[in-house]
Amino acid sequence: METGTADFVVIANRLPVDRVLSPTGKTMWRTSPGGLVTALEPVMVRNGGAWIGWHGAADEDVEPFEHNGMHLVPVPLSEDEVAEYYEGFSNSTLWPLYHDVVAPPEFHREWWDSYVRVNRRFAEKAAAVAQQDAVVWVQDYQLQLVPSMLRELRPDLRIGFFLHIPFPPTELFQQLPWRRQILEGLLGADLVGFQMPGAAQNFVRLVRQRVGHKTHRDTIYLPDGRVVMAKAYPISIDAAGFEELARTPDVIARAAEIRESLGNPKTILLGIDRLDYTKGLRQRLRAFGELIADGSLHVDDAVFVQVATPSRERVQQYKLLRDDINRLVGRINGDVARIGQQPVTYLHASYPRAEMAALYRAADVMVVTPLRDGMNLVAKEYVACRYDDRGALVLSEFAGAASELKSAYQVNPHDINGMKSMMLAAINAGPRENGRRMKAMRKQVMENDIELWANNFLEELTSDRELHEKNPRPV
Ligand code: GDG
Repeated sequence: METGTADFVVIANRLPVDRVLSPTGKTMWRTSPGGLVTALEPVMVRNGGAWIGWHGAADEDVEPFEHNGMHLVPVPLSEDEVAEYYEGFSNSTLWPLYHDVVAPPEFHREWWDSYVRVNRRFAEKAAAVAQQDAVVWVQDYQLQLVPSMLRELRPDLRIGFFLHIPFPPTELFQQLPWRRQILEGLLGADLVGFQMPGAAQNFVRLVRQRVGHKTHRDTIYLPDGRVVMAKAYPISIDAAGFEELARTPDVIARAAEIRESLGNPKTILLGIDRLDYTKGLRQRLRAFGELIADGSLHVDDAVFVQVATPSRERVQQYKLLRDDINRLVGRINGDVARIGQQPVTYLHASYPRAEMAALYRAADVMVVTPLRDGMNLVAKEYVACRYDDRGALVLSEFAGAASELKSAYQVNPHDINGMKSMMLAAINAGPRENGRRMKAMRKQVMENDIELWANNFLEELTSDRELHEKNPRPV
């Protein structure tokens, strides 16, 4: 097959750009905010890289184009494919299954067929743009079949895969009717990266049990002599970038303004999440509501600001969740509010990054309580913005970030009483105690940023294969 010109190729469900309308009415592309783009853009520019992904509109073909030194290759999706591959198999089958089935996953054969078809389209695009021996990095759960499909087309490529969400325990993964195909899809990669060591171990165990390959620790030996590594690479953020933003006079002024408009209460608690049933919004709001209702916190002293960014709005479970949270906030505010003083400020909207930084700066206690989360970047962003060593983080032990942010006030989000007492502990601790905790967390986040994450992954992926072959092959 003919090869392309890109030495480094990223494949993700979405391109790292959004289409916007300029004031003159021209459509333009704007880089979508996010750590992954920030980290990969320089690597792409250095290596004549290409990014392959959907451009966000159904039933539309868009020609490849250049953006900020990156070659962007749009993959078209039909309306049906958006419903079946994306909202269906990716977000109503895999997403809940990989997050401890906190919502019931749905299994539909036509969704699977669409997933296979779309994965093949991504693989074919990549095969066409990658240069001989190029490095290709496939991102996330929507594209788990791409590594093996691509290897079949282009055995010369070095292929990496990174899963941003948890990899489920073997007992749950087995529910998937297409479990073997997914495992074999991932095994097309040379390196399969996960957020947590436990996830990599789950994967290796499943490969041994279900596919029957020999394994030794993080190495899988394929019958054709190929070796696949499965390892943890906990993702991070552009930590210095966040701190810099939080230090700008505009953000500092805006943080003061936010506090002022909330009535300058003693304590502002903050939650920022995509509106998703994995994020534990219900549990956290209930805990806070009870603290006010039982008199542990006074409505004049404490305010909870919850930002819930609209997400996957056409998926049924998300519609239900939206109504559910609306009702819950209404009930808490109805039960305990006083004129001019609402305990919960609920914002179902998305904000610019500077506003997020101002919210982080304004919050005394950040509350991050997912029931299951691959990593959770919001927790790390809060820490990066607290260059004053103030503020406290309440963090679920079921977020990947918990294993790095050991000095957070860690909670089990299913335990409402436990969560109430941890929230109180965070609120009532003195500045010395919270400063000590924040310092330790800041050291971790500032030293392990997204650039280091990308470098570590790509170094392992491109390192000499000989090294891996030194690992003893089990007999
Ligand atoms: C998946 C995994 C893993 C949110 N609202 C706004 C906004 N955000 C930004 C946050 C943060 C990002 O979105 C959310 O990242 P999380 O990590 O918290 O969660 P997921 O979206 O579920 O991400 C997760 C991650 O992938 C990376 O591997 O950590 O476990 O589930 O950066 O700041 N940004 C702006 N406005 C908003 O309203 N600008």
